[in-house]
Amino acid sequence: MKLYYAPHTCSLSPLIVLNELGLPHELIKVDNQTKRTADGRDFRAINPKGYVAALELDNGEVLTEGPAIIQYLADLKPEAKLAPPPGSWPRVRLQEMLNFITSEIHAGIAPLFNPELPDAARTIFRERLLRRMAVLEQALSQRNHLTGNAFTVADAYLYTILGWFKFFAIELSQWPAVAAYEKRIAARPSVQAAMQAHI
Ligand SMILES: N[C@@H](CCC(=O)N[C@@H](CS)C(=O)NCC(=O)O)C(=O)O
Repeated sequence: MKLYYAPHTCSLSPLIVLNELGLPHELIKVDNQTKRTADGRDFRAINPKGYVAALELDNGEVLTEGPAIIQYLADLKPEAKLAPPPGSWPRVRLQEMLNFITSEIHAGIAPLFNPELPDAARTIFRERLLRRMAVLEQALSQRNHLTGNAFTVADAYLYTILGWFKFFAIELSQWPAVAAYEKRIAARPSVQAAMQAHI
């Protein structure tokens, strides 16, 4: 499998999952400005959406969308329990959480990266994000991980997005349970290895 990635982006999440599962993979860096891969190809020819992450399978299929990629990977090794069995109620709860992260937290913080965002809009996005973070603070006050007391793909994803808050001087310490959780996830060997490779 090949993972197309760019530093400081959401492609860290599938890399953490690949490491957790011990699945062999090749990393291919993408320049998100020029849309060229490090090996000189047009990334849009690989993923017409033009964004990372993209996972190229050994049969040539290319899978995009972070939540789909990490669930696909988890299901390759169900015994690792990074996602509950497809069709089960706990899996539905995991999907609920993945959708919350992708649409409310990931898509919630993404506009702040735009330097042309007017201040008034920036304030609106920021305050909306802070409200959504309160939901996670409550969840993580009751359990060690997002969907229970065991690490799942949802934790790889949220950890990845939490790493962007510092770019906007949003202190995680205002959510004590989230801040403690972020430190716990950061200590995982899979995460440390991913941080070193995702550069
Ligand atoms: N819906 C996609 C969004 C992916 C995404 O936002 N990728 C960003 C990095 S986190 C990117 O590569 N942006 C570059 C671009 O849009 O040109 C997913 O969840 O995987």
